[in-house]
Amino acid sequence: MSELKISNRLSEKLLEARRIVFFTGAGISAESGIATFRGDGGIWNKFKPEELANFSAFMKNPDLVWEWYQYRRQIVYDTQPNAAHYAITEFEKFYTVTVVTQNVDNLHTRAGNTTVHELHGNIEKNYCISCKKRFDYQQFESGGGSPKCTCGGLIRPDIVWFGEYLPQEAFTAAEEAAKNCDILFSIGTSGVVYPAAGIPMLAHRMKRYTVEINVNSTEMSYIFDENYTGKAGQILPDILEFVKKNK
Ligand code: BJW
Ligand code: ZN
Repeated sequence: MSELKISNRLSEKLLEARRIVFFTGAGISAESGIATFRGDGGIWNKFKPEELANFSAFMKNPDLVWEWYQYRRQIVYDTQPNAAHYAITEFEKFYTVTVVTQNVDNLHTRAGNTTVHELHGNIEKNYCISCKKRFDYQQFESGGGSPKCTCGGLIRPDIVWFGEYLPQEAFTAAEEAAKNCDILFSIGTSGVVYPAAGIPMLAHRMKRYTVEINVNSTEMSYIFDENYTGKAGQILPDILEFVKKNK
């Protein structure tokens, strides 16, 4: 039974809309058991970003950084998409859906979404820092430290670390989708990491209808037309239920 009260404004928007953007962050995967970055139980409470999530940290201690990603990969392999990811795939039956995600866990693609723009990379992908050869979806044994390419270069995770540029194609596609959508949902993100956090801002500036779904309020809550407080895995299936009954 749906418990969520969907506002009249959002109901109307959902009935009229054709294009929806889901902009997601770590909170959407929290119910799959993947830790968020900030807040209670967040990764950055235990590990320092400056020691692990930038290129100079990797060059200084490639084994440490590599093994940290191996540990996180294992968590991702051992988990599954949750009700929120699956609800977003079902929206594809009713709308043109674009997923713009900051997450590296590949769970939107595993859930079955067809258009997913990954702004911060993908933990299941790797490349050689010297010759750029790709090692995507290849599993490496843990405990062996950072592997080397046949050219002798270090293999690194295809993840956007602090101070690195976002993949241009994904970012441009995300901007286009945000400008041209009818509704943008921002789900489970604190909205503090740029330029990604500029995507919902752009939709707002372009007068698109914007909705935040989060268990807490965030630094950018004030920009949204509406804010729904609660777990993504509960709120999104409820919104989907409304769409299924009425669209
Ligand atoms: C739920 C829920 C449930 C929980 N349901 N909700 C000042 C100083 C230094 C740097 C900068 C600066 N100002 C700007 C910068 C640049 C920097 C930046 O933005 N830093 C800020 C942190 C200050 N950005 C960059 O460096 C970016 N690159 C760049 O700018 O390039 C240009 C450039 C090039 C060269 C030189 C200089 C500039 C790159 C940023 C890459 C970020 N990468 C990371 C880590 C990847 C590595 C890894 O995974 O190990 O990506 S950071 C980390 O944060 C990760 C995430 O994608 C990102 C966003 O986090 P997210 O998803 O919002 O998670 P949380 O944990 O913050 O929030 C979770 C939310 O969920 C919370 O709100 C909860 O309430 C909620 N929640 N459960 C719904 N069940
Ligand atoms: Zn190489």
